Amino acid sequence: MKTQVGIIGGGPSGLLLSQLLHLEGVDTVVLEQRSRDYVLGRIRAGVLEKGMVGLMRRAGIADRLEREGEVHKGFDIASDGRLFNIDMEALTGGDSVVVYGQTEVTRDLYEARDRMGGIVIHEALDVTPHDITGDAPYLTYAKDGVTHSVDCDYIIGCDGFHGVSRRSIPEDKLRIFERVYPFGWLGILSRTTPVSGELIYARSARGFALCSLRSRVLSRYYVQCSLDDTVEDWPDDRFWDELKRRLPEEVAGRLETGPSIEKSIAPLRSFVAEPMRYGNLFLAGDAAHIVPPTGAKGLNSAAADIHYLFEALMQHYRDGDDRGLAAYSDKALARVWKAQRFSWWMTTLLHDFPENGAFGQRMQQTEIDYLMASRAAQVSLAENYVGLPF
Ligand code: FAS
Ligand code: PHB
Repeated sequence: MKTQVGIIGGGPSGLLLSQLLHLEGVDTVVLEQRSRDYVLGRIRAGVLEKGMVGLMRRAGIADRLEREGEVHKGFDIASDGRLFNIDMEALTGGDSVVVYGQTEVTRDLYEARDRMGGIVIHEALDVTPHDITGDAPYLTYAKDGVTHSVDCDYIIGCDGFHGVSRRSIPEDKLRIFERVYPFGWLGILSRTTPVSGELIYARSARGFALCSLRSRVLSRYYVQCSLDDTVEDWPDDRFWDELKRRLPEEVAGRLETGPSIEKSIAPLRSFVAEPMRYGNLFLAGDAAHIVPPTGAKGLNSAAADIHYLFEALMQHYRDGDDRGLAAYSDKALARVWKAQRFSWWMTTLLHDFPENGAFGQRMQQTEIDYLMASRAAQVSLAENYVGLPF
């Protein structure tokens, strides 16, 4: 098989790039190791920046988002029983975010790919990039016991943190920056009325909690938990009790509880691999970088990479100009690091770090007090949360 752009990974990054390129007449093949049901069964991000919303519109997949997505003009920070609203719309001169699950974004992308006859090959095993620094790169994969080959001009690694693409770059060509946090997030989905119309990021002596949602009847909640914990350690009753204890009384008092329909624990890490290009292999999304989800930047950082890569590939195919491809890694990393900073800052501000001692606790409390008292600090928080410009 031959195509122009070979994409490893059928998550939001790979599918969005495939859809955008297809609309401009550029051929792609997406190789996804899992089944479609498996990919759609993963519960992940929930907040879309304006940049991601714009890309979805450009990709022609925003109809359901416009109908079902919820525009959020602000969110609350809770600390020591107090609730404080960050009015993003006022602080940024009109910007906001949209609450719409990553699962739905991925579903919309799959439906568009099917509608347009896009080539997405599921259960493509042992995907391997070849000749990535030569002039005839290609991919091989195994399916139904047969090994296939896909010749391409470029290979895009959209295969997430555990994918093959980053591992295909020689270690001496990569610089890795990483911080692993000493806790995880236990998340649940429940068919209950969300406790608040706005997201609530709660800091408490017992640890962090987040109240989010997917719709008016589908709630998404998280609590900071030990890395030693397993889902089995957290029966629903324990989860609800702990969540209530981390929220202001006025909020806990109106929390609707119910059976969890999904429960999972995610470790938290900050991770960047530089550069995001090696020969004709380009990395995008979680294949190149990971953020703690506190700042809702994971999916949105992937979207920014896809924006830059799409523009660069179109400059190549439409204008024969490779300057965009040459600049991709530096351009993407400049924004990646700003999202890393914000995600690290939000995580450091709101989570319990016992190892930081009494001074660390005071620093956290003072940072919150300063944030609540300073409009300048609130503007900085708001402009990062809605998403810095591409
Ligand atoms: P993805 O990991 O989504 O997709 C990569 C795809 O490549 C997968 O479908 C995988 O099966 C496939 N793949 C992997 N290796 C392969 C191989 N060798 N061959 C072929 N295919 C391969 N972000 C937020 O903003 N908010 C959140 O709350 C949030 N929660 C998260 C919770 C968890 C448990 C995880 C893991 C991530 C979370 N994220 C969150 C971040 C997440 O949303 C990512 O940023 C987003 O999925 C990035 O999309 P992709 O880059 O497409 O990577
Ligand atoms: C979510 O709804 O899953 C969500 C929202 C905001 C975050 C992280 C996760 O910062």
